Amino acid sequence: MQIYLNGKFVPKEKAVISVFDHGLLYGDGVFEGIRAYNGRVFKLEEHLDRLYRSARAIVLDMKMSKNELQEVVLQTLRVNNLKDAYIRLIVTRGEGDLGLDPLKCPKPSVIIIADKIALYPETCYSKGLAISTVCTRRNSPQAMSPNIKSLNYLNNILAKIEAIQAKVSEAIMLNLEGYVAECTGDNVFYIRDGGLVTPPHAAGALDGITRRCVIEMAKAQGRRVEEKLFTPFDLFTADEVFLTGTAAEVVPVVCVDTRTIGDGRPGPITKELIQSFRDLTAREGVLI
Ligand code: PXG
Repeated sequence: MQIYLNGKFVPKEKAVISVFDHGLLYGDGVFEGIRAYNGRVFKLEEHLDRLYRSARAIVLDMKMSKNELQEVVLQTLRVNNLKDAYIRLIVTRGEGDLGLDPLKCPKPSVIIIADKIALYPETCYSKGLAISTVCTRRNSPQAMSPNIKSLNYLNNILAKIEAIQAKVSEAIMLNLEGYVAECTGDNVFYIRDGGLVTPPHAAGALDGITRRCVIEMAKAQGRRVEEKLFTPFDLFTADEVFLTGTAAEVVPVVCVDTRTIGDGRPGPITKELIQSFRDLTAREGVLI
């Protein structure tokens, strides 16, 4: 496996960065998780736009144009001979000293890892997931914008630990007011009377690219889509619940906090969206 590291391709074993890198010392950096399907990179421009926005928000100068970065993402896939892949694009503040001052980090570290994708088991889609709300609240958007996809995922990791201990697949994270925000690496939707509802960004939800695709697809199918605040009560009483994310794609949820959703099987609208999303990933994307 060849890793892109600061302008060069190096074998995995040699892909190392400094212990003085502020990405490691402080989680000071941003990242993207991107998928390639059958020789095309899905929504690459959108992912690059989000990465540059995250970088802008943390005052990190990428020192590389979007086009240049797009080209090295594609090159990383080519040198690794990958057609279906999970791509992790990481930009850290770079090497500095032990203090917080980012001005002492003159050069960001750029890392691109492209690996075979570990697909979710098919049963997740055919049978659906059980998930639970956890005690760990989502970081307040007033303290840290959920739209900065930063290298500091401790908030989500703490929630993930709770989900694992509870033996469920994902954690629903509430915001400080008790409204549903998102899961640890996925956005959440529910369906009632044929319409979709998902939390707004202000609730603490990432502007997920899969979320955007689902909103667009549902609207194109003539469905109502609302971005509004809701509580776990709305999930418990929903007709259908599903999660969206680059890794998960669209995945049904059939149990929330031990309560059965609908009839306990993936619902018809979720199934339709899973299929529409698969069709979209099969035909759209930047050619490798
Ligand atoms: N919310 C959070 C907090 C995320 O990190 C999503 C929603 C979904 O966004 P996209 O753009 O992917 O539709 C994410 C992104 C993984 C993994 O390995 C997933 C993410 C981040 C880090 C790792 O499953 N998801």
